[in-house]
Amino acid sequence: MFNEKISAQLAQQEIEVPSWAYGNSGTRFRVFGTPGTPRNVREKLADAAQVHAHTGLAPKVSLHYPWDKVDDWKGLVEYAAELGVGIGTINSNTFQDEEYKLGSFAHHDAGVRRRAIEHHLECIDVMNQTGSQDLKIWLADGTNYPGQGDLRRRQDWLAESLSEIYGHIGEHQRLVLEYKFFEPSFYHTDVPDWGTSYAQVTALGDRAVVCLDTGHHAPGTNIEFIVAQLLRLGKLGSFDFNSRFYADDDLIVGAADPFQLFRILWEVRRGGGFDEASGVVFMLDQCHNIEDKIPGQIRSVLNVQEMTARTLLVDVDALEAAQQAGDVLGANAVFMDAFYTDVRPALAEWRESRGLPADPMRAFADSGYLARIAEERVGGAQSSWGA
Ligand code: PSV
Ligand code: MN
Ligand code: MN
Repeated sequence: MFNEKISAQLAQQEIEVPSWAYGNSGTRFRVFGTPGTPRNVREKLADAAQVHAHTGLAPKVSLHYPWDKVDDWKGLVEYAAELGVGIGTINSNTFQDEEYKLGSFAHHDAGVRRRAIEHHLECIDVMNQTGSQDLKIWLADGTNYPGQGDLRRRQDWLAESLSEIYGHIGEHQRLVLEYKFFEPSFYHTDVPDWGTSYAQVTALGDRAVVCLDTGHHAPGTNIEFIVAQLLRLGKLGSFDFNSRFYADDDLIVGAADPFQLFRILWEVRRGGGFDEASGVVFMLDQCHNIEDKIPGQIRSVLNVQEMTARTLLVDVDALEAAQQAGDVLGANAVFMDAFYTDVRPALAEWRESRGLPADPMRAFADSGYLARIAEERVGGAQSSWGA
């Protein structure tokens, strides 16, 4: 099923996993703890390394600062390397402290804006020590009531703050600005959509790009169109993959709507986003509230791989011919043929040929790792989303 070209393309795929996926999380009603949940950054890295060891897909772990904070960053990088992984994106955090109640970069008080900027300079300092390329910024800034804030001035303050940070971004680093249409603010959000993120990063320069979190759009939004547009504009920096039924559910990518994931990844292929030169980083941003976390992450990277493989099977020539002939149903049929192809047996063979387990979910379950960490990791506070 996979020719040499497709096999080689699959071999290039890398999906960054988020450190916070390995901690406990839940809803505002309850957080459920799991035996063996990591108690520190090193244990999160060890769990993430299991995902890579079983799939070969996840060589990098994205950190959230200061949830993930150590005294010795170089030591952490070395430890990660021993585990067979590296440190990826650094995510900043201006959404958990009391002083950011009314915003951070777009706050009306220059003192609060200054502290938010200083926090990001600290993140860049961490990146310089870990060798991370991307500083990912998601802002909770917004207002709840009409009239509460000056929407226009807040855009200006946001632009000024970003510009100061961008001035410290190294030659091989990027500033990546994420958007989200609502939550925690319910009336307006300062970076609500790709257009605002695009306008802000474009004003900064080439090393500022957009992060598209698949859970951050209004229901019914055509996300693959946004992917096509950002790639066309050269501004698609990264993905935060997850899936949602209602709001920002952070469920396993491809679980709620596999066809949407296929359509998104097709536009990635169409726009050259799988080529290394495009610089697109594929990341997960998920929480595992009730399912086991490591298998949840393994399932996620496999879902991305399966849908990627299906997009690689699209007969591009036949599709283009049908499109050019105005053959509406013919073009749709070519597209759907690829989507409906079961690539799982071929991927199992492909994995085995590369020394990976044919069935990573089963191999992990059989490894006994979960029972081992449940026994070993007693005492100390378990990590949770937010620590
Ligand atoms: C916000 O909802 C978000 O998607 C941002 O990426 C944050 O960094 C992340 O969630 C924290 O879980
Ligand atoms: Mn996100
Ligand atoms: Mn989110």
